[in-house]
This record gives sequence, structure tokens and C-alpha cells, in this order.
Amino acid sequence: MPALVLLGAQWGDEGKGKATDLLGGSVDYVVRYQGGNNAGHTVVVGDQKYALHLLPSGILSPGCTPVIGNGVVVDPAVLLSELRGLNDRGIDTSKLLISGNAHLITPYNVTLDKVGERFLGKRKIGTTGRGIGPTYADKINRVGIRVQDLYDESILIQKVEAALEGKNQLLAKLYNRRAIEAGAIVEEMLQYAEQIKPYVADTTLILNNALDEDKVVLFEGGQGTLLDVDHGTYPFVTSSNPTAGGACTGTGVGPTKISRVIGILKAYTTRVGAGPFPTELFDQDGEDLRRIGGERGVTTGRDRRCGWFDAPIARYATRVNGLTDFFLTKLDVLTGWEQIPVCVAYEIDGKRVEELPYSQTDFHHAKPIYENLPGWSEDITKAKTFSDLPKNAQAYVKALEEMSGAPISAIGVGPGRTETIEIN
Ligand code: 2SA
Ligand code: GDP
Ligand code: MG
Repeated sequence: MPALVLLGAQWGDEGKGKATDLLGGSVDYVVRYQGGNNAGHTVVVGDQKYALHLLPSGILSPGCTPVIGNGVVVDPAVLLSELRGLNDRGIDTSKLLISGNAHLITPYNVTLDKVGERFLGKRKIGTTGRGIGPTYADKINRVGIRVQDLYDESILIQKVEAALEGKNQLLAKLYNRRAIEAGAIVEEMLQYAEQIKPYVADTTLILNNALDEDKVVLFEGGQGTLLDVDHGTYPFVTSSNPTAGGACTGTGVGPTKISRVIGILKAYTTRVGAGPFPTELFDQDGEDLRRIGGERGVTTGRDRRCGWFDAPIARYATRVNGLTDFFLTKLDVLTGWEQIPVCVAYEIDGKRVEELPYSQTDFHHAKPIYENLPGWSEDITKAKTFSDLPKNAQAYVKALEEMSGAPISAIGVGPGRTETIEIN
């Protein structure tokens, strides 16, 4: 198994952090390939809980080398504070590698993210306010600042000036804000340069060499398939590619090296931020899912919107990512419901539609068509094998597998590392 990808099959927060951590013991490298500190991964190890934002979840596995790939956007202040936080708790972070080609989130891009959202008013995306969108915009506009620029001061100054030219005009004219000074930005960025230097590397070369030596590389996605800028619910998406293809562009490893693509799939659905969500619940069931599932943003603390499982979304994730298998998470959260509705198709303008529509208008009009599956009341958190699960829980998993188009190879029955059922 040379390289594998682990990604979110829905709108993020499916439990990717726990799944990556679980595999961490058997892989040599864990690599982030997109996003930045907008991600929030909670990993529970024994009685310790870790909230990771920018760092790969593999940082908690001692034998594993964590890598931040070229496709990631890095806020240097957040990076250093996250490293310090882990060091204070006795975690060794010295093996971390950061691509010199990764782009830096600058303070002005954090400002633009927040100001932009404020001015969008009712049409806002509900971003995490971490500067993600404006930083990727700079990358595509070719005025981005990369990690390697920290080590050539004269280039850094020129690049920051170029990046600020258009932005200062925009800030003054549109938002009536003072101009941002290039000098102050450069000074701040240079403060981080020496502290980050030991980690900076040609990660593409290192990863490809590792794969040539039959080392195992795990690509860890942030956010999820429906937040993908190309394949998600645009414009209510993040500004990167969490889907499987992003693992190649975001690391410089070719698709022929990837043999397994695991979709992390929650047994129900959640979403943070704005945008369409056909199975969203506004009643007591929604409240109960939020409370029992602890559905609160790991980065911003926002309540997550909650709803029933949506099979067309799972099928879509199988398709656009070429998934080989799913890890189904948070099955324990559904314990106690007499009946569990599952969305099997949509009704759009009076017609039954089996697959996720490509048209934004159609998806906004999609009404879920539900089938009710019988629930269970037994505690399943101690289950170690599939047959330990109550019959109705087994049937729920089998039904989801059938509807989703790929086998389920593991089931989460609690947040802890050991609360997982592996299916061979
Ligand atoms: P951004 O900040 O530009 O990436 O926001 C754009 C949209 O992407 C959503 N987004 C997320 N959705 C779920 N989880 C994410 N990470 C955190 C978590 C979120 C949090 O693990 O809980 O704490 O709020 C994440 N990151 C970005 C975002 O809500 C926008 O809809
Ligand atoms: P990620 O962004 O995909 O890594 O997911 P988050 O960490 O944002 O959210 C998932 C939450 O569910 C975390 O609090 C995890 O500790 C928790 N979690 C993961 N798997 C399970 C599970 O099988 N059962 C329960 N009850 N919680 C889980
Ligand atoms: Mg998360």
C-alpha cells in the first residue's frame, strides 16, 4: 500500500482527525495537502484531547513524520503557537516538514477575509475568518507570498508591495480603511523566519523518495468533498480542493502512487457556515444530534447545523473521489432513536432525482425523500466487532453501505482511539 488518501465525504468534521490518528501507527508520513488553520481536528488519546488546526494529525504518532504540503496555506503565527502548545504537553514536533512552496497567510489576508464577510452581509459564506480565501486568491493571482520568500528579504519586500498595491486601493475605496504598510508586514513575517527554518524542506522530493523506498504515505484532507471549490456547493465552499485530486496537486505526488482513497462518513450529516443542506433539521431531533454528537466547530466554536444521513451525497463522494472504502463515524450518536430517517433521493420541482444535481438552483430546491430505518437503544460504545452491534445497528450500517457505493471498512462508536470496529 504505497500512498493512501483519507478525506471528508460530506461537509467536513466527519472525524478525519481520529481516523488519521488511528492509522498513524502504521504509516510513515502523514501529509496535509490543502486548507490551513480553518481545519479543526479533534483527537482523543486516552484521557487527553487534542484540537489540531494546521498540523497534520499524524503529529501525535511518534513514529510518523508529519508534513505540510505545498497546497496548504500556512499562518506562521498559528503554526508556531500550535507547535508550542503541543511541546508544552510533551509532544515531540521536531520531525515536522513544511514545503517551501506552501503559501503564507499574511495579516492583511486575515483582515480581508473578515472585512469581506462583513460587507457580504446576508450573502456571507460563513468563513472561519482565518484568511484562507484571500490567500488562495493571491496564489492564483500570482501575488502570493510563499514560505521560501521568508529567506530572501529583498524578494519578500517586493512581493509584499506587489500584493498590497491592489488591496490598499480596495480597502480605501470600498471599505474606507487605512492603507496597510508593506514595511510593517515584512517586519512581522521576518520574525517568524528563523523559527520556521528548521522545518522547511523540498517535501515533494522527500515524499517521492519515500514512496520509492516503499514507505507508507497518508494524505490527510481538511474540510470535505462538498466544501471543495470545484466539486462542492459553490460558492458556499472553502477555497481549496479537499477531494482526492487535491492530494496530488497539493503535494507533488502523482495519482499512480495512490492505491486507496478512504472517505470518512458521518452516520448523519453536519455543516458549518452558510449554504444548501437538504436534510437539515430545525426541530428537537436536530438539537439532539447537536448535543449528543457535540457538534460545535473546533476552530470557531460555532454550532454545527445538523441533519439526517444523505445517501446521494455519499454516492457523489464515492464518484468524485474514486473512493475505495468508507470509515463510518459517530454511529453511537444515533443510539436511542426509534426510527432513523435516511435521505435516499431528492424531490426537485416535483421530480424524483437519485443523484446530486450539478445545478446550484436545483440543489437549493432539493427536498429529501426519506426512508425510515429501525433504530436501537443498546449502548454500542463497547462494541469491538460488527457482530457485537445490535441487529438494527448492523442493518443501518449495511443499508448505508449499499446506498453509498463503497464498502464500509471501519465504524466509529465513540471519540476515543480504541472505540472503533474494524471490518475485514
Ligand atoms: P473558509 O474559512 O474560507 O475555509 O470557509 C469557507 C467555508 O468552509 C467551511 N469550513 C469548514 N467546515 C467545517 N469544518 C471546518 N473546520 C472547523 C471545524 C470549522 C469551525 O473543524 O469545526 O470551527 O467553524 C471548516 N473550515 C472551513 C466554513 O464553515 C465555510 O462554510
Ligand atoms: P474532523 O474535522 O473531520 O477531524 O472532525 P472534528 O474533529 O472537527 O469533529 C469530529 C468530532 O467527533 C470530534 O469531536 C471527534 O472526537 C468526534 N468523533 C470522531 N469519531 C467519533 C465517533 O465514532 N463517535 C463519537 N461519539 N465521536 C467521534
Ligand atoms: Mg473539523
